[in-house]
Amino acid sequence: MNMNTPSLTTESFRDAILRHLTYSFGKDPAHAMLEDWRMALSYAVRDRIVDSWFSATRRSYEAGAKRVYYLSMEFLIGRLLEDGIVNLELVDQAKGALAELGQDYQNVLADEPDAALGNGGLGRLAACFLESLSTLGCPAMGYGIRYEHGLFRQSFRDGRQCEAPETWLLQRHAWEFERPEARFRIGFGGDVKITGERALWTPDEMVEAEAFDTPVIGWKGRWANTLRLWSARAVDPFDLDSFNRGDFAAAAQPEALARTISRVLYPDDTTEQGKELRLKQEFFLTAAALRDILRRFDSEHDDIRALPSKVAIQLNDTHPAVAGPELVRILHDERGLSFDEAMTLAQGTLSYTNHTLLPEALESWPEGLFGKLLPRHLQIVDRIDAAHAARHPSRTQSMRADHEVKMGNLSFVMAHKVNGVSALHTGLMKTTVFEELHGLHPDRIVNQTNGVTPRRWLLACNPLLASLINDTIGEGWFDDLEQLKRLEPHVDDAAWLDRYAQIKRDNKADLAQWMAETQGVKADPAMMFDIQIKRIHEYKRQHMNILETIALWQAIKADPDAHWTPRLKLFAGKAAPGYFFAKDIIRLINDAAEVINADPVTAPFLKVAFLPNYNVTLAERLIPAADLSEQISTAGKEASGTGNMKFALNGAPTVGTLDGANVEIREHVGAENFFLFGMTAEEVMERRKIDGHAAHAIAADPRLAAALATLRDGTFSPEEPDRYAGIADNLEGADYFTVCSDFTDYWRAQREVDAAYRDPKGWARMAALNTARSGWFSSDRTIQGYMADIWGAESLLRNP
Ligand code: 26Q
Repeated sequence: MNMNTPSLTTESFRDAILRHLTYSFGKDPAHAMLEDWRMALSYAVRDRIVDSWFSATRRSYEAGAKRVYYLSMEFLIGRLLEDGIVNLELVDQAKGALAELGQDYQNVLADEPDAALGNGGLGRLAACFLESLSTLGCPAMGYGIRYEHGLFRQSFRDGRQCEAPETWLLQRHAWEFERPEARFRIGFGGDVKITGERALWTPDEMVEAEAFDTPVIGWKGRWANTLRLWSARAVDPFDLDSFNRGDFAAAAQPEALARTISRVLYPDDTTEQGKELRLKQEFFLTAAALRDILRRFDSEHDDIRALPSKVAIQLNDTHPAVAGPELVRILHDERGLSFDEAMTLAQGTLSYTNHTLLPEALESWPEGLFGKLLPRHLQIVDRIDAAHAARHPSRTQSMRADHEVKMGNLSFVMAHKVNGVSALHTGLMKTTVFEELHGLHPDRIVNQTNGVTPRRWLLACNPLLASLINDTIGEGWFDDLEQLKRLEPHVDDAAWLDRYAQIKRDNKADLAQWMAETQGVKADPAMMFDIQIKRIHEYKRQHMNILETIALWQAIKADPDAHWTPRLKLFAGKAAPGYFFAKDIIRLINDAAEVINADPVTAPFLKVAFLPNYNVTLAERLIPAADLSEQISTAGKEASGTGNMKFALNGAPTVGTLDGANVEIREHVGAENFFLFGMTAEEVMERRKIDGHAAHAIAADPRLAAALATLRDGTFSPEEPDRYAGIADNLEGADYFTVCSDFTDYWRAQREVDAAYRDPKGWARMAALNTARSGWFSSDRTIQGYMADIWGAESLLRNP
């Protein structure tokens, strides 16, 4: 029970909804639309959240506690209404109250727009972290950008991805509070005047950052932190001279220009690097956040030297890395500290999380562009670099090379801790991209394996499973997920295991019904639901999955009377608009699905579907209904993965490589409950050195050769036979992501999956053990690790 507010009855909750409908929205229940009900319900929930929020804020001030600031260009928060209801334990009251008002709970929840203010894993991790920070009562704040348009909306035309702007802000939503009092002017460009030790930066372009706050409620409403998103606007929104001349377009120009900064989220696209607007966004977020953080610090403390003991700033990847030079600039140029002291204070305050080792994804900026937008910061970067080089004369890796600013090296040097997001990834950081810096600073790199919030990714999205767990071990697992271990003895209880298996069947039936009604996909829930959902990328190898699907189709055709295990292969995910290879993979899967699904011989055993517009809401629908989780990236390339954890938790065993957190998932759930295949990261690096490794693999596996041949002979694109020649060329040629070399073992593992699935009891036991042993992958555990090892922050809850 939340201590701040008395428990709510269904009746009082119904009255609260009606009150908001009437007085906040001016609607008569008889004429209210779905959106009105959704807003009234949201406001009734929000009132309770605000109570917790104020008391948490008061307690943070009273305690003078160290605060954590999470700077991220992305927060993939999804819908928030159910989150609030679940965390305040108001599900029964909300359902009951709406029923009395003649409204359907699920229907009302489904009306909320899905806030897609992120691309994928990195953004969703930030959202899970915010929820865990609140659950743990850690005084914290997230800082991001209030994008007018989040990640694009995806549809398919003739199997091809089409992108349309996403418009979450066009619908009303209940969760943000505009803070006109929290505004800062952010400058760009201009020049620098050096006077002695200091410099004066005079920008020639100014934009105003305005704050919008969203409360983030923790479990049981015991604590709530703030997500503060910045929106850009013009300092002088209106050019009256132009207006008076009758040039109305020019009059509105300043506002339109300024607003472009927070207009749209960049779709993770490494080919788009070097775009001026992206750098402007990064500085806009970072500078506004730092000004806000220092203003709050100054209101509580007198001595700036206390900064590292009162403030911890986490950089979510290098995207806010300009925080290093900007903090040094403020402390040195504006506040008069020596350069060395400014650097020491900044390093003591900042820490950096790396999310990728892909060389093409490591951020760097051309010095011309960087210096044009941030002339003083370029000088400071050079000075930081020189200071670091002076201290470590043997150093070869600079943050200034090839006329670029290397954001990874800058972040490393400016942070007191640098972390990877899984054990394997952290190890690889030390031996690959950060090898030299790690040698110079051997205590700096630490691991914090990712996690996911069990409130959203089990309790809310899988209510049937949650209630079986409650019946079995009680409710302690909500904020102590390792208690799921106590399910283990029950997997050998036949009646209990039957209930577990029935829940998966029910979730599959629900998904099948929804797909039939809304997606035009007819699926038999008796089939194995085999699911791969994530951004489309060569290293994630959706093309290996579809090749295996094609090979399976051919095998079934060749021998339709053999014992095939019926499967539904489900895909979902977006490709960056400029990543043409990834878009070809989408088209191939759609084309192949059309041909395979139309084949009457294989139809009882194999069906393929690609669901459009993957987002958080779709993930919440798919994951509880999954039998099999596809985590098949080239070893060494997926930093961690977090979908893999959500599937395991919801009872879908993994078919996967030893990559990212898969390694730790396998250790936790047990090797016998995980379908392992493929080369290790080391073996991949060795294999690449062998000339013609793909050709060797193809020559050795006729199934692979036959599947690849369909990409050349127009099996799936008769009207354009060479449509997929590009993919075939790539795989038969360099095959950097070793699809061919891993294919044969992938096929073997999939046939093992088939055999295991034919034993329903054995499969259910394996699935249940995945649930029972996934408790360690709670983001509560991850955040406790950051608090202890990186931030030195403490919970302000007595019994978190
Ligand atoms: C960079 C420059 C310009 C525009 C966009 C970007 C950009 C945007 C987003 C670069 C990268 C991203 C996102 C990266 C990401 O999501 N990484 C994933 O992070 C997860 C959380 O740690 C891991 O689980 C995944 O393994 C990792 O791929």
